[in-house]
Amino acid sequence: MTNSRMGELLGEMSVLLELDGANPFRVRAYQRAGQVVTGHPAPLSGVPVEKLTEIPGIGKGIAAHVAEMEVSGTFQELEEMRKKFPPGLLAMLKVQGLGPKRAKTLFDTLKIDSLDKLKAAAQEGRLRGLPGFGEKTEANILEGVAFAATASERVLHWAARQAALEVCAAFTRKTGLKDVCPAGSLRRGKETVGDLDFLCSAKAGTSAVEAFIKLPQVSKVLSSGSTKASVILEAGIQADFRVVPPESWGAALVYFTGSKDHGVALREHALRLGYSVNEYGVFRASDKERRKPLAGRTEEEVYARLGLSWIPPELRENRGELEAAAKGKLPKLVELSDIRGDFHNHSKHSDGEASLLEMAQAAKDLGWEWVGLGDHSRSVTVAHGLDEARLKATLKELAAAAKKVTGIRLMRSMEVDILKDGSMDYPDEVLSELDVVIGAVHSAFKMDEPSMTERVLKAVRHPKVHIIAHPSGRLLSGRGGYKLDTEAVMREAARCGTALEINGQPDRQDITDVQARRAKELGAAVALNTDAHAPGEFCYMEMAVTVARRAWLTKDDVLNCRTAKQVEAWLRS
Ligand code: DGT
Ligand code: CA
Ligand code: CA
Repeated sequence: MTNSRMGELLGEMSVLLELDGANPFRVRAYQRAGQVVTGHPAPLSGVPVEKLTEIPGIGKGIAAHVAEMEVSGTFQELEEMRKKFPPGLLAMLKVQGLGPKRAKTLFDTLKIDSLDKLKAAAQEGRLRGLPGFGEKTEANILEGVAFAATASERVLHWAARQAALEVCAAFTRKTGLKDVCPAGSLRRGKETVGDLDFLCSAKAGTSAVEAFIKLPQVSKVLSSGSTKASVILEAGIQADFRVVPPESWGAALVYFTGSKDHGVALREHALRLGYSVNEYGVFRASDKERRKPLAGRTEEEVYARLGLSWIPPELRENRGELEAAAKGKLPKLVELSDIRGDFHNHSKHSDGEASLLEMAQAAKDLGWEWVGLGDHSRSVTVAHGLDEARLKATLKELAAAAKKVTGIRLMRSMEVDILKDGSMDYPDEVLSELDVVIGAVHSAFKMDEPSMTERVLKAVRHPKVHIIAHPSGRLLSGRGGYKLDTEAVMREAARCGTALEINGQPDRQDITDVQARRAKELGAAVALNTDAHAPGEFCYMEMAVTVARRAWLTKDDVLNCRTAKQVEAWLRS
């Protein structure tokens, strides 16, 4: 069973507990455990219970559930909770503005237990007047229902990636075939993925397909033939699997990596040069029978035959990459190995899992040269934000940690709330004591666009604020973000020298690829951040790098690629 699937079930348990009115600490423990398990860099399946409990965020109870899920695909307590509430009630919770408390009210009073019934009731105006519901809540819910219906169909990039990595590793172990990889939107690094598209290079199609559909990661076979199959994975994602002959491997990769728009533009480009391209290779347009491919074995060969340099999959969206490749002007995209540190994360002083020392050690183990270790500021009470006294104490603690964890420059960073009026959650004297100040909106999401924009602009202009965290505030799994003129924010950020974050949390990926590309165009600095709440979440740097690559960023465009000295100079400036 994949980590992401286990994490999902633990998350479901936390939601069910909340519906059940359980102790908030217990709810939170499952929620965190779900995130920790999903974000854990190595498969947890098969790890002994006593090793599991060594992972921060996983106690004895959760470890037992993990062991149980490995055997039965679920755990007893979850099954019991599932009997208490209809499944439609869970789907309803994806709607913004509808927490477990309100959902329970709807269920108890109006017997609403599905998105359809919710929508109907909201349209008929039957929600207003219930305890905790006004006309405005009703309107918000109606808007949220439409969003939830589309959001639930796609899978977050990170979850899809974890599932695909496990499938490929299992397939290679079983067959010895190494040329197997996911193509499609996952390979392009898209923020969400509709389905997985595996390609495998092999001569004997049937035996590869047989091996694939019998993998333990496959839960249901939808169809299978001699060279392809469609299945549903244990992780709940649909996957296509295709076997292609080695001489077509490159052409098939280009075709099935897409995007569709890139493919269409590529074929038009080829036709202009007197060639035709399909998933088998590049042919002379005059070779109507397509007997003799001129190229097809590797992607490089395919692109080269068309007068193009190889195009990184993240750029294949028909956003100017063909023109750049034709001129040999593609950017050299930033890579994970270029990254020297992270600015934004959390320790257990606020809502993280680990101590500052443990986070420092984990950052060092990644080979980073510097790290800004952070927490939430005082207003975020739900996340245990630090008041000034607690903050001061952590500065001392960090200095002590720096004596123990050497060879990496430790900085104190804080995610400081941008209050409703645009002022910062700490006075300037306190901000001055911090190495990195990251401004973030965590409250009053419902402001109109001009007010919200003015609020964020004020933080952008604040001389002590270095970076704006997750600027749009969106969550891919549900919340649509707040209304903000991001163009104005980016322009002002460029003018003031304030950086914009690409938050690597899989559910955030904020700012987006398109926005980050625009930020570069406008001259705003970009910082990649993990927002890690546990050492295992530093791996989300890879997610942020993926977004940056889709934004055409090079290592010169990314603050995290600078040395400790350069970063400190930038922070001071
Ligand atoms: P997804 O699954 O919605 O996240 O997005 P993709 O890009 O993975 O799309 P998918 O799974 O429908 O197809 C995988 C690739 O196969 C796609 O990126 C390009 C190629 N492809 C599929 N259908 C067509 C088509 O009708 N025309 C062309 N040119 N290419 C196609
Ligand atoms: Ca796909
Ligand atoms: Ca597909």
